[in-house]
Order: sequence, then structure tokens, then C-alpha cells
Amino acid sequence: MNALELLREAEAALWAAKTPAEVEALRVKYLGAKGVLTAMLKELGKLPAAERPAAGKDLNEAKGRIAAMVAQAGARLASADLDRRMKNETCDVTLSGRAVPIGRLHPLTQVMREIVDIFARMGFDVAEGPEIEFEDYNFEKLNIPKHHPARDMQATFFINDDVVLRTHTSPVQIRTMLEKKPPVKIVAPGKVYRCDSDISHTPMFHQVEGLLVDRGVSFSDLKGTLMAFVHAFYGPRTKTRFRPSYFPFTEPSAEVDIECVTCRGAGCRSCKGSGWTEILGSGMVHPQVLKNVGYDPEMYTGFAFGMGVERIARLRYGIDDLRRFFENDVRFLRQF
Ligand code: 2NL
Repeated sequence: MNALELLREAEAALWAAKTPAEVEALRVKYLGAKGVLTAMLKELGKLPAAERPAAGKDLNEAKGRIAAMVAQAGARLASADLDRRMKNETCDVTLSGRAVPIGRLHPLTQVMREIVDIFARMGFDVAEGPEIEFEDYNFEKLNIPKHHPARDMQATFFINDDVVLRTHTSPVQIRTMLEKKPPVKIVAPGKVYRCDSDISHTPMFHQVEGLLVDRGVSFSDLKGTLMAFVHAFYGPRTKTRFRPSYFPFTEPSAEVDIECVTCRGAGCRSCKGSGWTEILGSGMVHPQVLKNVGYDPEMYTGFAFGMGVERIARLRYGIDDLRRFFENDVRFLRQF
């Protein structure tokens, strides 16, 4: 077979090919390392010296032409395949689209952000810190020494002898005060942990705490700030009372109650007949706590407060079993 005959044969075969696989097989057959052309090029040496240059030129030219035909056959089949698909596969662009299910923020996240936003509008910065905390920052610096009953009250998860899962977000404020001088005006939202689990306690829950330290901060600043919060969150006509309380890290301390949302103050099961519901704890930062972070209590005073996000969300939505918040049942979560 000479170069011309080879070319004719390859051309006929490529035109007859009906699939890309057939074209590829033909490419291998003619142009491959073990293909016809390679074999013929190897045979060149057997020809008389005078015929070699012309025969070699013919073969090389045939090689180029076959390569071009292979490419052309590939393109022909691809466009035939596209024509076939355009004819057979239709897409009804008038069909209505499939709804993309969109998630939403968890109700606790919504409530926590709402609380934080109210304080942010009053000029509080948002501060965050680690959930795994030094016992020193979580207890000692807050004036809760070892063997203090407040430590048993909040059954603590220990990581080791001096590292705990934070039981409140107060250590975030301790860290902030250790880092910078007054004025300090922050809210600290986040997850906290206590070894407790029943219908009204989950081992992980959420808190928003706040702290303001500066020269001349008074209890009336505390009252005004917290009243502004209650009015923003629950509405301007919400009845509120400050009730004396005790925390080791504040003195004096007060808890804030609002008129029971269930019975409007008449007394019911959810407020245990009192007509009031507690929503947060607060007080003037204890001078010892200021000293513990290197602040001079003669120069600076401050107030602090803390609230449980679950409690506030539960009051708002009337949820009796706190565990619902953490079961991740979308039928429950979709309601908010
Ligand atoms: C509550 C009461 C409270 C604080 C938290 C605080 C933080 C520092 C210094 C002083 Cl660094 N106080 N935090 C103060 C009073 C009450 O939380 O019932 N939380 C759920």
C-alpha cells in the first residue's frame, strides 16, 4: 500500500465513523505509535536510496492529512450530537421554578441579636471571648472564691484543675478590663455551660451580659439604661420594678422584674401568683472586682447586668420545655 491508497482508505473509514469512540479507534489505527503510518515510515529504510525522499515526503503529507481528517470527523460527530440533543431534549422555560428552601436564624439567635442591637444603639461595643476559660477569670476575679456557695450553685464543667467551661460571660468583661483602661462600655453575648439538665435547664445556654465602667457612673445610670432596654424590648408601657438582690460581683445588686406577660400582673401559674417575672440581674460592680483588674475603685465606678436568653425567649414565645430549643426539629424552629 502506498501513501495515496492509505489516505483513501482512512478517508472512507473516517466518513463512515458514527461515534467519537470509532473516530478514536481509527486515529489509533492510523496515527498511533503502533499504527499503520508508523509501520510504513519504518519500512522506508528498505527502499532504494533514490526513492526514499519522495516516499518519505508522501507519507508525512498523508500523516498530516489524516490528522486533519480525524479532527474534522470529531467535529462533525460533536455537532451531529448537539443537533440530536437539541431535537430530543426540550426544556419548558414556562414551568414555574422549584422553590429553594431557605433556612432562618434560630429563635435564640434572633432574640440574642435583638437584645445586643438595643445596647449597641446605646453605644455599647460587642465583646466576645473563649468558652473554655480560666477558673481565675470565671470565678476568682469576680469575687467568687473557692468554696463560695455561688460555685456550687452553678455546677461547673471542669477541663482541668484551673480551666473550666465558662458558667457566664462575665470573664469576657474581665478580659476587656484587664486589656484596657476605662471607659469600658460593652455587651458580651454568648454560650455558657452548667452541669444541669431538666425541663428548665440545659447544659449549654445563652447569656447577654453588659458592663459600663467610667468616672462617676451611678446606680441611676444603671436604672436608666435597663429601663431603656426594657422599653425597647417589651414596649414603652411595660411595668417594671427593681428588687434588691445579691451577687458576689456587684454591690448593691438588683433584679429587674416586668409585669407577668401571661396574666398582666393578676397572678398566674407562670409567675407563681406574684404578677411579676424576673428578666435580668444587675448591680454596681463590686470594688473588689475593680481592684482585681487593676482599676482604682476610688476613681472609677461601674454597673453590670446579665440576662439569660432562653428565659427571655421562653417568656416571649410561651415555651415551657427549654429543651425544644436544642432538638433542632425544623417543624418547631420554622415557627419563629
Ligand atoms: C443574671 C445576673 C449578672 C453581672 C451579671 C458582672 C460582670 C462583671 C462584674 C460585675 Cl465583669 N458583674 N456581671 C452582674 C450582675 C448580674 O447576671 O441573672 N444573669 C443571668
